Amino acid sequence: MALRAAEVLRKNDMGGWTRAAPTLYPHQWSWDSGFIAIGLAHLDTTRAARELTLLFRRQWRTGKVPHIVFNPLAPPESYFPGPEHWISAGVFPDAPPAPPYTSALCQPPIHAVGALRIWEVAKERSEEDKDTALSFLREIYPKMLRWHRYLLTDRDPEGSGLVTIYHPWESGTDNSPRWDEALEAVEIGVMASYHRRDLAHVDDPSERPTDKDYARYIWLVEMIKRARCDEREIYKNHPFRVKDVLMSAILVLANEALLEIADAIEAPDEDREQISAWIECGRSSLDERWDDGLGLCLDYDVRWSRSLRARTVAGFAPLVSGGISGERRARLLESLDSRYFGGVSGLRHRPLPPSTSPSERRFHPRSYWRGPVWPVVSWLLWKSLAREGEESRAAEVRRGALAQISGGGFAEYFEPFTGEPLGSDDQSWTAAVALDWIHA
Ligand code: 2M8
Repeated sequence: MALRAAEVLRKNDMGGWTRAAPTLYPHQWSWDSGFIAIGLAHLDTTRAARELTLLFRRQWRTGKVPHIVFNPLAPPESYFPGPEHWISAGVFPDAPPAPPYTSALCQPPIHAVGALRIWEVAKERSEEDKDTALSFLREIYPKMLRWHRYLLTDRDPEGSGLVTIYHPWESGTDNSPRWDEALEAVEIGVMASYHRRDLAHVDDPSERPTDKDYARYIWLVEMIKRARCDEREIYKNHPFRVKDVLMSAILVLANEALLEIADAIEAPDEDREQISAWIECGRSSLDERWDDGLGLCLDYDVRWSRSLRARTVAGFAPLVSGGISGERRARLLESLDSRYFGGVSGLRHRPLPPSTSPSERRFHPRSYWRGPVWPVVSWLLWKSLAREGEESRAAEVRRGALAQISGGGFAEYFEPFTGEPLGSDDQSWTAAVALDWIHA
């Protein structure tokens, strides 16, 4: 499996950066690259570092790391909305010079976790790898610090510790029922007609978001373009503004990694104090999003001042951010084992939780983030359980996830009851997390 995973990453290597998948996703996606760096760390320190270095070269003046860096060589008809739709440079004053163009959105900040993994693996490999990794950390650290600061200032002007997203794509869990109510409330205005490209790359359209969802996705892009991506204006007026608990928890995890990087490169004490304060603030604000009835954490709709009730894996956010009380941990583990997630009868690979609980009326076993099992989510869960000292649970997740990949290949996501591979084949981040599990 390790050889095949390495081969997937090699085939998707576009010369220093990795496309997310061979045909469905021909560009560089932000959080995919964070996971890809984790996998590449086991193959080649220099190449792993380059993955993140190239992504961060497209960092915006505000500190934002864009959710897509568009491949200038990909044919325009390969992905929609592509660079011609975003036309970022020129339209957005804060975008870096182009080409390559970028989107104006962002995604969960897993990158520091990837950078730390490169360092951990390199240290054990050779003196030369260690030196390479250390100079990479020195170069990337200030950029990562700016990125995290952007998320906790522009995306959280009130200092709540929770990141606000402006588009479901920013969450990475695009069509999750988490966003249904907030998305429903978005009224679509007049916009140019468009042609979806994604449906051409999957066997069955039910594996992808619906046309109704897509229309709102494109309208939200339109609104951001009309606001020239002015953060203040968007924060005040945008029709989709949501505090995303999973993204906020990943930011806490990334800040923990950044703190370790700060130690490795002997960064100033003020930085360390700042990062520690971010971690604490993130954890306590996640605590406030706890729903005792569901035994999960819930997202918050800023526009309509309401909790977004949905039973999805994002509710395990406090496990990802860590630092929880014994009681909270017990409740989260209970939810994880329950008939709503890992204990659902008939699951093909227990205890891997479906992205949306089958008890949700909006659950769909084949539709993208509305039910299928996603290896990167299993990886986050595995990592979080191990960090909480839940070694045997973590080992079960790892075993289940490797069995799933061994049965269905490096698919983008899997049907929870049959284990059928869905979405794209040879998805880079699936190969990457498989490599990390194999080397664990
Ligand atoms: C999916 O998202 C893109 C839009 O960003 C799409 O559907 O076209 C999501 O699964 C996202 O989390 C992922 O980063 C991206 C590439 O794998 O695909």
